[in-house]
Amino acid sequence: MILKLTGRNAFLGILFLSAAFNRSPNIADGAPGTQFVNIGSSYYYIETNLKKNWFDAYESCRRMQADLITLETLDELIEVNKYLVKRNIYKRYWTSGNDLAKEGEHVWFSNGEPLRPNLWYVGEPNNKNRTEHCDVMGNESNPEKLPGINDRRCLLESSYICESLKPQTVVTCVKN
Ligand SMILES: [Ca+2]
Ligand SMILES: [Ca+2]
Repeated sequence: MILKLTGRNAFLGILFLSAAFNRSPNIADGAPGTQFVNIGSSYYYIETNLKKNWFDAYESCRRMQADLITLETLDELIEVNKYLVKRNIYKRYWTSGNDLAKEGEHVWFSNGEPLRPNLWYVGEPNNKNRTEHCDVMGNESNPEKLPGINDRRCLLESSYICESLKPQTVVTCVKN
């Protein structure tokens, strides 16, 4: 009897563990800004409530062991745009793109690779007033219009998206 119970308990324990394993990491198709969501082969934390300057947004992503979003392909931009449009979210989001190191050479801060030319909105990057060095992605509701990237002043405040290649949970630090 004891053996039977032990066996049963062990089985229940395995069930419990597997349920816990399935629940974490905390990724679901939930409300943006509360957790990382899986779109394609990456995981994104979409911050739509808070607006931050580029540096502050970058730091916020690093605190979550992630980086500002890096759009390696136009497909990635289109997929993330689809996700946002489905939820009626239309904002500008900081990406990891910038030309802070070398004027006119926009690279992804997360991997140092240049931005692909087909990602830019028409006429961008224009470095307006010679002050625009950080790159935002705009999302578009019109299916005829492609989403794109634009250079803006780094100290302007925008929403932002963090990206991680592996599942992440959001850890909130409370300051006393
Ligand atoms: Ca990416
Ligand atoms: Ca611009």
